[in-house]
Amino acid sequence: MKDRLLQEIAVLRREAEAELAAVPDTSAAEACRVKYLGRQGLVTSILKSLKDLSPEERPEVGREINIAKEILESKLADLRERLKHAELERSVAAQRLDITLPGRRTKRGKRHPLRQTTREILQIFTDMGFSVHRGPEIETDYYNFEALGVPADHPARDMQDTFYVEGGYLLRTHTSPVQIHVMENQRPPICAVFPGAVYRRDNDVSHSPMFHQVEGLMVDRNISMRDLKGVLSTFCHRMFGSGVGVRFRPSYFPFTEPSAEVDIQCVICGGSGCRVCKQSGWLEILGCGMVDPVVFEKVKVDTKKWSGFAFGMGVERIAMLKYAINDIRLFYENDMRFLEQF
Ligand code: 2U9
Repeated sequence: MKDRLLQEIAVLRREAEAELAAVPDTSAAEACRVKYLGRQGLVTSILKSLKDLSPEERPEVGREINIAKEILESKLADLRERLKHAELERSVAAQRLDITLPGRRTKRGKRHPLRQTTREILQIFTDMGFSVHRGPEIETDYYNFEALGVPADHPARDMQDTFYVEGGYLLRTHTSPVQIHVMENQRPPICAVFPGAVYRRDNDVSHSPMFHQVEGLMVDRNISMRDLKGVLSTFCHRMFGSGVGVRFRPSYFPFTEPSAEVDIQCVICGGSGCRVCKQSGWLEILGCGMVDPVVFEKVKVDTKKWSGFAFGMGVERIAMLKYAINDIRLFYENDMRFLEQF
């Protein structure tokens, strides 16, 4: 009995060690533990059969089986530790982020061509000492028309077909009402430009129901057409190049007298005549004039002491000429192929 058990223990040790050496993962290791050391395991069953031995035989067999048990337990513990480590390594390797993967580029935005053009225009005037004022886009009839010498029955109202909104208000047809607000609040001298969106019932390749203007006003002692010509020639030369030809042509506006329109030599053909300038060699770029005394009286500016000139231009028109754009609607469509060119 004793010798058989000792033999069994030796075989069990060999087999168990061989099995442990081939265990691939922690669940196989656990199965191995149950097989040998579990409550119904092989080591346990030998321990149970000790009671059948004589008291003399028991210590030797007991020692052998205990040694076998301890060796197995310690090998299992080692093995479990190694397997756990290897499994962790494997899962970390599987989850690792590939930081060499290239990122997605974010596209960089830039200023809209109309904003760029507005800035350029304002810069030229602020360099000459003009300040910048902005005002509301919803106005009263008084500020948009009456104060500028355009009463209800005035034929000039047809020139600027108006959008009316609830409550007797309207969408300003020009930024001129801002000039009225400024003159009501501030005594001359005044030297300022007035950018902003304006609205007219108009819609074709060169007109949009909403467009942008920059208007200007200079009021001081002894302001004359000479000042007007100097300031506006300087503007044209800085905006379109110092070599460009500039001419002042008599015109009519209800709020200025005398009035003029300013032309530059055609930027497309250089003056020889083409489709853009309708063969004239000239392009109209702004309107201007000496502020009509009727307007000064409305805002209580003393016409014996003060005189002034005013001007107005469409930002879209300036941008279309500068960049040779033939359809105003391109500015509002947000087509990247168009916008990316600026
Ligand atoms: C006050 C007095 C006078 C503003 C002026 C023009 C001439 C003019 C047009 C240019 C193209 C409008 O955008 S456009 O269609 N403007 O020709 N504007 S004088 O005169 C004023 C303004 C305010 C108090």
